[in-house]
Order: sequence, then C-alpha cells, then structure tokens
Amino acid sequence: MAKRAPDKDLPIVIVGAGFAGMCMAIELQGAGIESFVILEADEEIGGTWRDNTYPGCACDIPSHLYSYSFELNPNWSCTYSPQPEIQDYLLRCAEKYDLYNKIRFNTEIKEAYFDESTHAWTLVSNNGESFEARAVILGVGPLSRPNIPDIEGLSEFKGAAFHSAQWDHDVDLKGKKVGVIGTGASAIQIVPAIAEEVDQLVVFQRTPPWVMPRSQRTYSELEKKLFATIPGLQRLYRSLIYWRNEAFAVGFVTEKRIMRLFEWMAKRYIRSVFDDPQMRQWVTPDYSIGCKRVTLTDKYYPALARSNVELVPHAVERFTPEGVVAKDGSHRELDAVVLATGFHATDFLSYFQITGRDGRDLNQAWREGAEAYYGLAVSGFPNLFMLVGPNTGLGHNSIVFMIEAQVNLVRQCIETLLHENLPSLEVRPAVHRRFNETLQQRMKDTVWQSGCQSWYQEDSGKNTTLWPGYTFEYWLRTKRFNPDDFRMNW
Ligand code: N01
Repeated sequence: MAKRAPDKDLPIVIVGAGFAGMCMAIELQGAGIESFVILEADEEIGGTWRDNTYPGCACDIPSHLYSYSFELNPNWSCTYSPQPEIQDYLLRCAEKYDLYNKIRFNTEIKEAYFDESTHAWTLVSNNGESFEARAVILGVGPLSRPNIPDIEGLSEFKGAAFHSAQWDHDVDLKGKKVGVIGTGASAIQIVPAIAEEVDQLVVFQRTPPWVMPRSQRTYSELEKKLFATIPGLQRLYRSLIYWRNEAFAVGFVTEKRIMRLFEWMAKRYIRSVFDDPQMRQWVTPDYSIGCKRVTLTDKYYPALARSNVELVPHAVERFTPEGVVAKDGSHRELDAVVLATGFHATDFLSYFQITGRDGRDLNQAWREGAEAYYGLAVSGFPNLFMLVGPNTGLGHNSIVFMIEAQVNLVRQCIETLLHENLPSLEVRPAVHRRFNETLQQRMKDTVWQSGCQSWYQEDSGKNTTLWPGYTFEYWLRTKRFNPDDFRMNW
C-alpha cells in the first residue's frame, strides 16, 4: 500500500493521568505542543495515588523529593506524606496546568495498532470508541493492576475480602477479626493503621521483609514558611534528600558488601522491639537486604508486638467459608481479609493488545520479558513511547525523578517528529538489543539478583523492572535525544 504523508493534525495521545501522564502533558505544554489529549480509564486523575486509599497509605520516599521539580510544595505536612496529601497535590497540579480540558475520563484503552500506510496509531477503548494519533505515550504505570492470588476457596469465604489497592471503605473493621495476607510495602502500612481498632489481627507472612525505621517528622509552621520564602532553601533540602537516597545505590549496584551494615542496623532494630527469640527469628529475612524492596516504617514491628496481633509465619494454603488455613495446617476464623499481595508488576502492558510495524505484537516481542530502550521505546513500534516502562523502576529513590528524565527525552522525540514532519521515528533494533544486553549484564551484579524472589523479576528470574544503576546516570544518558539511536522514516 502506498504511504501517505503524515497527518500533521492528528493529536498526540497520552494514556493515563497519573504522575507520569500528567508530567508528560505539562512537558509538552512547556514546549508549546498543545495538540495532545489524555485518555484516562478512571473518572479522576492520580493513578496509583487515587487508587490506593488503604488506612496508613503514605509515600516511603520523602515528599519534598517525591514531587515535580517544577512544582515544589513548601507545605508538605511531614517527611513522608499520607496519600490524601499527595493526591491533593496532583489535583492542584492538574488545575494549575489546566489539564482537565485535555483529559477524556472513563476511557480505558484496550488496543492500539499502527498503520504503516498512514503512519498513524489507532487506539480502541473499552466502549468501542477509537482514536487516531500521530504518537502515543503510555503512562499507565507498572503497579496499577492488583495481584489477586488464586488461592483455593477465596470465592467461598463468607467474610469481606479485598485487595489493598481496592480498599472497601464500606466494611467496618472495628471490633472484627481481620487477616492481612502479605508483608510488603502496603501491608506494613496497613497493619499498624488498623491494629488498634480491630479485635484481632492475623498477619500471614510468606517471606519476611527487611524493615528499617522511617523517622517520620512533622514540619513546623516556621519550616514551611522558610521553605516558601527563602530562595533556594527547598531546592537545597530536596537535593540533600536526593543524594542521601542515591547513596543507597552504591550498596545496591556497586558494592554489595555495604548492605551488611544495613542488615546489621535492621537486625539491631528487630532486637530493640522484640524480646521473644521466636518472633525475632520469624521476622528476620534470610536474603540480602535490598534484594526485595526495603520497607520503611517505625510502626510495623510495634504493631506486630501488640497482644491482639498474631504473626503467622507461613503462606496461605486455602480459604474456608469461615477463615484461612495457613501452610502449617492451622486455621484462623476471620471476618475480613485484606489481600496486600502486590501488583502484576512484570506484566507491564500484557493487558493491552499493541500491534506495531509489520503486525508485530508487543506481548509476543516481550514473551521472554519486557525490554525497551531506556524503558521508553521499543524497536518495531514507531512513534510509541512509554513512561516507567521496563527497567526504569527504582528500589531506592524517587520515581518522579525518573519520570521527569523520561518525559524530557520523549518530548525531544515528539519535537523531532513534528518539527521535521517525519512519518515515524523508531529505535534501531541493534541499539535496542545492545542496550538491553548491557543492562542485563549489569543487572547480574546487583543486590536484586542475589538470590531472593521478588516482584522485580519474571518467573525466570530476569529482572525487567529496575534500573540497574544510579538515577543521575539515567538522567545524564537520557538528557539529549541521540538521532543515531533512531530510525527516522521519510
Ligand atoms: O506488594 P509486594 P505491595 N500468598 O509485592 C505476598 C509500591 N508501594 O503492595 O514476599 C501469600 O511488595 C508477598 O509475599 P512474598 C512499592 O514499590 C509503595 O506491598 O512474595 N502471600 C508479599 O509479602 C512496593 O514495593 C508505597 O513471599 C502472598 C506481599 O504479598 C510495591 O508498591 C507503599 C501471595 C506483596 O508485597 C508493591 O508493594 C506501598 C500469596 N499467594 C506500595 N502473593 C510507598 O510508600 C503475594 N504474597 C511509595
């Protein structure tokens, strides 16, 4: 079929209005590109910070860093802000940057295909609507689809059961016998938040997490005033937090022996809370600290030590209509169960049907694990970009920093496409391959590949989620669009 000139008037489509999609929109606006629309599956912006409303939900990266660099907020109430405050921040940003006019809500994209003759993408929504686009940017996030484990008997359980990211606020847990399955970053926030109000709390632990104290602190009115009025102070504070967090990467990716110091600190923390040798043993992980995400909390261990809280150091075998049977065969009667069982993090875009050049299917291209060029472009899929894509997640620092680096490069790709009126722009296969070979080679020496099983990895053990280096390095390497890395079709 003869190719036509690209239709300049086709919009750019951003999918998802969370931290990433909004950042992309603001970046395009800043470059004078207004021809975009944001398609959002839900009826409000916010992504993960809209969805996760469980008791105790907060960010485990300090808010002065976990926020846009171009939209500092001097009024964060405390070091690690609770979810409502972060969602409010995002709502304010959406208002300030006039994003609501650009968003189509309740529009969930299920399918996207590229037409080589028109150089256009067509996106199809769940209600059958279709949208044509010059370029597509997927900002859907890897932690958006809850992992509801296929545990025998779950559907026959007579009590309430819901995932941590789909908290059922109609269920009153006061005075009830409640089970929490999972002990990851969500569970360690939920357990202390509900321990006081429930009658009994049973925590089912398949694998103990490493826990470090979080040192939460409320900012005084004076501090907020100083942040707001002294030029550069808040930016300096933000930089200090950034470099402190970045220092962890030395242990994660360069010198794993440093992690022994953190292990020693975490074990000392365990001893300071628990007198019972049995409890100390149960909560002490047998894998290197950092291999799974380190959980930060001052409240989880004290909550486990409460008399109405029981730690069951076993995975779950099955549900009964009345409760849960642990792997050791013991049964607990429960009124409600919280599935704090994480997300389909490595599946990335598996729930999308994405068809690129020559009928390439993205899921097929990723059958051995997702991979991309700096997590944001895939060979064979012209004019398609993604944010927080493969191997751009972090175990130690703010993902907002990575998002800003990504939108900067994607914006440059889009500018090249528009200003040079190119039909398409696509990362070269050899560049894509070399990039991922080097990345996986480097990954081998990181703490994340030191022997534990985590959501960072595919079942095969391949780590498709994390950036195996320093974030400033990612920022430097994505700062300028390199035309040699892309095939530009005329
Ligand atoms: O999920 P997880 P999460 N039977 O995957 C267990 C971000 N986040 O929602 O370790 C029994 O960490 C599983 O056990 P195991 C953050 O990036 C950020 O807590 O696999 N147990 C594990 O204990 C985080 O890393 C914040 O053996 C089962 C737990 O469930 C990511 O979200 C706050 C099971 C899942 O832990 C995910 O955290 C919260 C089964 N069948 C979350 N299946 C911030 O503060 C799973 N488990 C920014």
